Amino acid sequence: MYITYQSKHKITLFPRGVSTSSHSDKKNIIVRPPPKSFANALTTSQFTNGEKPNYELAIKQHNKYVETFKNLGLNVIVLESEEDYPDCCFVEDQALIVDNHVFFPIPGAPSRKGEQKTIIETIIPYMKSIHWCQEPGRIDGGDVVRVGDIFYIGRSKRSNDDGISQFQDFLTRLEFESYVINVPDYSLHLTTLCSSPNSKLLLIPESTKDDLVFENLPDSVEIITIPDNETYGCNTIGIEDKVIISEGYSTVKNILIEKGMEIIELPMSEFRAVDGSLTCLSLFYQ
Ligand code: CIR
Repeated sequence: MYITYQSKHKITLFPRGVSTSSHSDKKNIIVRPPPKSFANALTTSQFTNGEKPNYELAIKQHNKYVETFKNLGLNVIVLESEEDYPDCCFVEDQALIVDNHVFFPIPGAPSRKGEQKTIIETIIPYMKSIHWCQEPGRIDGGDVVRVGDIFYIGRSKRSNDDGISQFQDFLTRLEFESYVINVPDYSLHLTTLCSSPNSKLLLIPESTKDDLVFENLPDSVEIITIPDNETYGCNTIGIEDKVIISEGYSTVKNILIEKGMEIIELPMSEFRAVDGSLTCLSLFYQ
C-alpha cells in the first residue's frame, strides 16, 4: 500500500501564492493512543533514569489530551493504536504538514517506519499536494519548529542533511524560509527543547541559548529563556490565545500568563519517560 501511494503521488504540483497558516489555523487534529506495548517505546532517558512508562496511566493522560482539543472545538481524529509499534502515539514525526501540503518523511528510527502507513492513508485525502522524502534522506517531524512563517529544522540523530535539504526544497516551493539548527547530542529532537506558542514567542532552555541559533528570527519574536530544570516545559502548543503546557512547570506557566495567554496544563509524565512531549502526540491540518 505504501509503495503504491509513493509511486502514484510522486509528481507533486505546488500552487503559487500559498496561504500562510498561523496558530489559529489548527482545525483538525490526528492523534493515536499509546499501544499496550508502550513500555517498549524508544528512549534516550534524557528526562528520566530509564523508568518505563505505565500503560494505564499513559492512556488516562492521552484521554485528557484528546478531551482538551475536543473542548477547544477542534475536529479530533483518533487512529487505532498498533501493538507492533510501541511509539505509534507520536504521530508528529510521521508527516510534515504545512498549510495542507504534506511532506512524508522517512523516519530516523527504522523501528518506526511502519507506523506511517495509516497516517498516510488518513491524511492524503485532505492535502493540496503530497511530497515524499527519498533515500538516503531521514527526517522526523519532531525536528521542525515553525515560528510565524519561518521554519527551523533540527539536524539531529534522527534528521540527516539529505532529509533536511529535501524538506527545505519543499518549503522553498511553498515560499517559506527555513534554517537548520544543530540539536545537542543529549536531546532527541528540536521540539524536545523549544516551541513557539504564538508567532511572537519562542521558549528555549537557558543553557541552549548560545547553541540553538535561530537565524533571521524577526525582531518581533521574543526569545524567552527558561531555567534548565524546566527544559521539558519548553514544549507547548498554542491555539489562538490559549496555550497547552505540561503540568508541573511553574516558570513556563507564570511567564506565559504574564504574556496574556490562557494556560491549559496537562499531565505528561508517561510520555516524557520516552522523550515524547506535547507536540509529539498530534498532527494538525486546516
Ligand atoms: C522516539 O524515540 O521516537 C519516541 N520514543 C519519542 C518521539 C517523540 N516525538 C517527537 O518529539 N516528535
